[in-house]
Amino acid sequence: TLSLDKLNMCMDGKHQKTAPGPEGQLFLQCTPWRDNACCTANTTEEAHEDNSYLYNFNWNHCGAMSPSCKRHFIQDTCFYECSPHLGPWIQPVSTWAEAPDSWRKERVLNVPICKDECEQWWEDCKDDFTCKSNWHKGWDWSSKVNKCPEGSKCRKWTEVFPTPKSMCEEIWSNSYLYTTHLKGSGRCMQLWFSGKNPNREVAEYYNQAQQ
Ligand code: FOL
Repeated sequence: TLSLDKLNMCMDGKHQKTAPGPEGQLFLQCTPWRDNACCTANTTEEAHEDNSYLYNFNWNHCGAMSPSCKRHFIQDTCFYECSPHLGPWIQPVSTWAEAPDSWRKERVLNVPICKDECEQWWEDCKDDFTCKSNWHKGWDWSSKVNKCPEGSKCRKWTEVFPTPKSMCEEIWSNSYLYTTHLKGSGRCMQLWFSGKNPNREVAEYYNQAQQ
């Protein structure tokens, strides 16, 4: 039967479950989602690996990514794979005629990220290096993992992403929208939490605002 509970659903991405539900054990940084998750335990183990089978994505494309930076990308992966409350921001990719993502049927667009979490992410990465501002497209995939494309150069993080906003919005093709709301406000989605998932209430708020 048709289920349209936008406040409790999974995106039709590459690895998400068809419906959210409890998972006895999730791995390390993904454990906050164990009571209700769109990810499996396996996915959360992979989320902690370099060049994991999830996307074969190489965080270390401009030298080793620092551990303080990498933990944010691991948390982003947990959030992206596990969140059951992204419904208000899920979009079909098939309608993106000019730039279809071959690897997923749905994506998220403009998920309101908390200012303080985005800023901490950027702060913890700002001594790292990258060659691209959009990490979804345009890599050299001639080997198993993504390498910087010809003509690109590894540059300081702060040169590629002058502000936290530019990083959070550009890196995953506007999956995130930078906000001025703080974690705990109920007006922005949190990548980091413990205990009850605070994002359900945020999804409820924006779901009403959107329709
Ligand atoms: N985290 C969040 N918050 N939003 C996301 O959309 C997201 N997406 C990924 C990981 N974490 C996320 C997935 N990352 C390719 C590159 C990165 C990636 C998935 C796939 C990739 O294969 N890129 C090709 C183009 C493929 C295509 O468009 O069909 C490339 O050109 O580099």
